[in-house]
Amino acid sequence: MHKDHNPAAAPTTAPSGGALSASLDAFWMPFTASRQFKSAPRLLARAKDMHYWTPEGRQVLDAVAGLWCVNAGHARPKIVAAIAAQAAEMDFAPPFNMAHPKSFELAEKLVAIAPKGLDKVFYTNSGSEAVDTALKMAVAYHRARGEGQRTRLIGRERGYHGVNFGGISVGGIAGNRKSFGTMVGGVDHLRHTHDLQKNAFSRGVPQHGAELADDLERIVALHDASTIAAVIVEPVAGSTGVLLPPKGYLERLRAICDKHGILLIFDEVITGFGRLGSPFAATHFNVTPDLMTVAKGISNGCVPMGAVFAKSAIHDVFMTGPEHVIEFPHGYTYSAHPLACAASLATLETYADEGLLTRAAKMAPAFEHALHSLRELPRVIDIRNIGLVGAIELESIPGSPGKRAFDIFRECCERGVLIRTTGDIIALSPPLIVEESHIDQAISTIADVLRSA
Ligand code: PXG
Repeated sequence: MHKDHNPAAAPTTAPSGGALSASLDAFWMPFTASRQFKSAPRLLARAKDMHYWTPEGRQVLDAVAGLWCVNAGHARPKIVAAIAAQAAEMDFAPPFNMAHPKSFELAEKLVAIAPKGLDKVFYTNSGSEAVDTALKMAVAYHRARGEGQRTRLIGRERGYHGVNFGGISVGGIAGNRKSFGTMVGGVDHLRHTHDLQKNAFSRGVPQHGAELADDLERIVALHDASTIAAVIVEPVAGSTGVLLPPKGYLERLRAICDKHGILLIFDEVITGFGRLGSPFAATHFNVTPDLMTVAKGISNGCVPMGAVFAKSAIHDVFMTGPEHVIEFPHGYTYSAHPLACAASLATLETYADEGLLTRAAKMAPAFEHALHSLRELPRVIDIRNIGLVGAIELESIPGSPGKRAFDIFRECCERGVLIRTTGDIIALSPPLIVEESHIDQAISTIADVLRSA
């Protein structure tokens, strides 16, 4: 079925013209150890299906879907053709007070696969923008219904919600927050759910920790529910190192939010579009949020795009007042960009053609089995997995957190497998077209590197 991503069919020769002719000086790189990188650059020049190629023509297996985004694999024909055709037909259309047909067509298709009840789509260009959009929607929603004092936002320790001021404020990764002053005020955080003493080497969701959702009751008791607009969590935390929700946790969070009139926001930038084996984590866990942020897989990472899904009841509260007045004063020049909409429509078609939004469920047993085979290797302190997301947590080198995993990342890259690390956690999230042979290659490379480290 997945014939056209057979690695044997993909060329292994160097792409022409991919070599670097420019100096590395001018580009200030995002989230990169720049001086280390510039002393030994790692460049990618071409991609197809499950692989990248370096400018020299070395093949690299993509075990992380680019950056958790290329869910259908690289350079998929329908998506490539749709972007090219759209660029020629209409490059840009202003999204304020004007629109183009594909933006409506896409919203309808997105709603059709979204968790039931999330019937409205607001476009952004990234996950960070989707998060800040959802936070603003939540606060403005309460104000529009006459509860303007509900402004507090609740995130969770170790949460990652992008890098804009709203996102880092509700986010819970100290390194992403400490340099940026006071951020957005009136924010509080739930405790994170990572508990290696009770849950190490769990397969799928851990058994212990549902009661951590009761932290929200503690926060309500402190601030009073009447001051709280929304709670935002990643159903499965990705960036911080793949933290799965304890069994029953999300249901409990939903119930507490309902009890107190607090909106629940799921940040599905990573979990959306098939990563867990269901179209969304909300469908997977059967817990429906009030707002849901997505990005990455929405357009297969091919053109920047993000979105917020909202319940009609939230949207409708805004639809009052004089008809010539803008109801929600928010949006981006590139909201619903024609290239992004074309890419996303073709992405959804590719997902549907190949059953990719549920394929992770089929591949999960083999992935889980391979991943947990690393359990006895030196310095492995935990392995966890769900769908096609996995993590291997390593003991840190005393005094140098993150160094062990970063060295392993570089060595795996040398040996032709692209992985992702955060702190001393290795994360894997291959494109959803992955075959068992790719899983075996990724895991055996990691095993060799762990053994020799
Ligand atoms: N929310 C979540 C849950 C994310 O994972 C964002 C928001 C922000 O999306 P943008 O498109 O603004 O980057 C993300 C992004 C990693 C990694 O390796 C993860 C992300 C970004 C970069 C690296 O874990 N997630």
